[in-house]
Amino acid sequence: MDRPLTQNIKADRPFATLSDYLKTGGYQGLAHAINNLQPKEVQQWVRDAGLRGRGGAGFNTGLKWSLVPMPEPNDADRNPTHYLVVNGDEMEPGTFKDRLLLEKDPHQLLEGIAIAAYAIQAQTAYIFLRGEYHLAAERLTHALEEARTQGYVGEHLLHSDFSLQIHLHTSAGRYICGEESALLNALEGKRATPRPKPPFAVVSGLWGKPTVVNNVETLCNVPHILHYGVEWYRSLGRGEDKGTKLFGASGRVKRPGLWELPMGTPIREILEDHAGGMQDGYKMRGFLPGGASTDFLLPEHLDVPMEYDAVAKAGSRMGTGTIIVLDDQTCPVQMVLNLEQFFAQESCGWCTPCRDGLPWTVTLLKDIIEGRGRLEDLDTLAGLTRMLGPGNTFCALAPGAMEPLQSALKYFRADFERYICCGNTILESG
Ligand code: L3W
Repeated sequence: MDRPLTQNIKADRPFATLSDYLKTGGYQGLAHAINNLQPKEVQQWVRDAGLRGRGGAGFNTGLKWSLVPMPEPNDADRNPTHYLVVNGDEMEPGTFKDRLLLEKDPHQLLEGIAIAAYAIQAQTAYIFLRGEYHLAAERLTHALEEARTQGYVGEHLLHSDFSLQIHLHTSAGRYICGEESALLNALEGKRATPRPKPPFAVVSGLWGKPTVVNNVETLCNVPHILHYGVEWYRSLGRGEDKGTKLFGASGRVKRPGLWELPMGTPIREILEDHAGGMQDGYKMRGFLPGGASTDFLLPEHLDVPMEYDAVAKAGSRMGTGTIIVLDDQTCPVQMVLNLEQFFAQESCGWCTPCRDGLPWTVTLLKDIIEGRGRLEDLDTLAGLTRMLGPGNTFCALAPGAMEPLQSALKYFRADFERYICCGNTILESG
């Protein structure tokens, strides 16, 4: 079985029911964890498996769980409050991978939640779901009821000492709520602004208690690690990183979509074999490898394997693994403007570089496109990419927003200059 995450997703049925899920070994990973392993052993399994966070940052999942302070035998409070929070606020432009898992196989996520909660001894878990994911909310609500009835969630899970309540919370709908500390503020009913880090959530998270925040796809990997074992999971990857990943492609490719493939699959294979290559009459100029907040790469990077370090070495980030393709008839300057408008609108306004820098970026890009640009504006934009870069803001929103801009200035500078010097677009110039 080489496609564990999507094994239950079939074209001839709308989603996997509980009975479909049980037929392929569903909830056996949970049974193994609870009946045979101590929480710290579960943490170690997931750490040894090499699972890294699928939300974009790639932090080792088992390591994250192991940073939660666990009670020692002599501690007065043997049952301290810990929380598990599922980040299902999928709003990264071009990214639609968690949606597939949520809508098509909700029990896989619930089993992953139950195992993760057991591993960190959290008795309460929250699923923070993107507000627009109505179908996912409906299917999760139904699956939660089934799981409660069957004893996979609730008091004395599978007749053990461990109890877990899972609550579904739908977001009010801002991109910033996907940033983990803003998400925690939103869950607490506060304005969704990021918190300074450290302290990290594993030490002080929801209502100040140790909290693990994991992405949907990350948790969906966990049942299979516990069911089939660490060595099996590690063997699924083709390169440095382990397991499989949902990779996607959008833009003018023949078959836009999502595919579960081994970590380390070359980008060329994703775009040519799975997405079918470019549509007739279009050539590729570049691509964003993992959602909008990543740097452009070029056709010369097509043989880079999709894994965290290799994509970083090529000058970008694997991010969410959902590739956005730029073709030769789409203007990169207009594409970047479109993205920067999104990020400017979604800035929470908490820190000055992001609140003021992103609208300024949008103004300069519009000036350039509308014929009011000057060559010095390109230096100002480059300055903004530094000013809004890592270390100058509370969270990753503005640094992420600067990634497509800084790489567009590097790779597509002539397109910017053409607007300034000739008032010309790529479409007009052919
Ligand atoms: C304890 C430390 N914990 C880091 C934890 C931290 C968090 C995780 C990653 O996300 C990504 C970006 C984009 N002790 C720790 C620690 N942690 N150091 O590890 O942390 P970090 O800071 O590396 O990243 P982040 O700010 O959580 C930024 C991606 O998010 N992104 C958008 C993603 C969108 C989706 C979607 O729509 N589905 O995923 C935008 O920037 O790729 O890499 O848990 O607490 N010393």
